[in-house]
Amino acid sequence: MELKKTLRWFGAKDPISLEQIKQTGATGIVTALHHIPNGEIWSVEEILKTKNNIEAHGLTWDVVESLPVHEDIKKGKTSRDSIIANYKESVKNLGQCGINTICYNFMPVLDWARTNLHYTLENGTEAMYFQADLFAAFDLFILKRPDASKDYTEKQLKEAEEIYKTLTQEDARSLAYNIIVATQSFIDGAVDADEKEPVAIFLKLLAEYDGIDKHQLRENFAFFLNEVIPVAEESGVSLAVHPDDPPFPLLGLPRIVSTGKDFEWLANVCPSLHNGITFCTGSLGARKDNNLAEIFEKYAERVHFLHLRSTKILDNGDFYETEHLDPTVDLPGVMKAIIEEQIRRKTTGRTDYNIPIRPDHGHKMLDDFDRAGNPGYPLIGRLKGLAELAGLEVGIRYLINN
Ligand code: CS2
Ligand code: MN
Repeated sequence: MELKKTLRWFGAKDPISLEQIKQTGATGIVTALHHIPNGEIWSVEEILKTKNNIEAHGLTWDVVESLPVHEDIKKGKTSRDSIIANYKESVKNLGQCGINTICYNFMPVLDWARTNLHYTLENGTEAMYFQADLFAAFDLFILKRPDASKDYTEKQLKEAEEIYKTLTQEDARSLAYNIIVATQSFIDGAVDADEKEPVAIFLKLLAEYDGIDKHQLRENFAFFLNEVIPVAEESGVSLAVHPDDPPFPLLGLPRIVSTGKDFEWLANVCPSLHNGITFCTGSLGARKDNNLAEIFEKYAERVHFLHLRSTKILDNGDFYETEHLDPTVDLPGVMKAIIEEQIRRKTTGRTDYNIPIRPDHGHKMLDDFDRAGNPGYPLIGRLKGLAELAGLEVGIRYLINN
């Protein structure tokens, strides 16, 4: 049986329609109830509206991405109790509607970070890029985060200063906008798209993490998991945490889902297989010391969803989103391991062997340039990624006779 091919859809506001997605070869949808504010209950009625709409297009709703974790839960505030109660209710309701996989993340404040959303590749397509010195310049000189300089080496401080000097006021404004708003607002961002003073608000949000180190964030994560996973288990639902993107600390914030070691912590703190992973090679691949096929194999039994894409890391610490199958990451190795895991699940009687995968982001190309779209989620670029991944899967199955 093939892996389940899915694409992410951002609901009614997405400039890309379900009719278009249907033509890409995807048979499944990954989406969320984007209209419900973070922390509130997803009712059965609301879930069914979206589910029925998707099914009316001959598609299935396979994965929720994301059921967002409210900042108060990450910060361990007392208000978390009622918000976690709501989260449990949403999990139950999703289970009742037959939606069994929930992707979420546990990154403080920022969901993901890129400095340049329009990095032009040699063939004319556009990718997203993380420029380390530019990000540091944003932190040190635009945000002016107190004590930020402690987080950089002398060399990094110098490079950040150099690049900052070259920025016009408009460059600085759009850099801040990209980091704080453009990449966040369409996925439950912390700062609203129409906010007049995004930098000031963002600084305040960061300051709320003063005193929350890696250890404390882990405690807060463990508390959340041990509350929610038993409910997920009863409801036949699996949670699947998305790794940090990029998988290293930024802006003085702790990061706790970045490496194989972090998955080990995750599995130990709440061993149920319903406490699972969204295996995103795009995010994990932005660290050279993450051996993806190896990490996947070790935690394969708790992987419930995959985002597949390569990442090119440069010597200066920059990285960009390269072709889906660029050999910078061992995607064939990962794909083979996924197929083997599927076979293992079938032979051991697990029913969840129809593992959903999606291309993690895509390049902007061809008529994507004439169509609005959320950063990272153009139609043709993702179609190409999906088609390449599907071909890789067929080739590997042919070779291993499965
Ligand atoms: C990112 C994130 O993986 C991605 O495509 O764009 O938005 C990710 O989907 C979320 O962090 C998952 O919670
Ligand atoms: Mn991803």
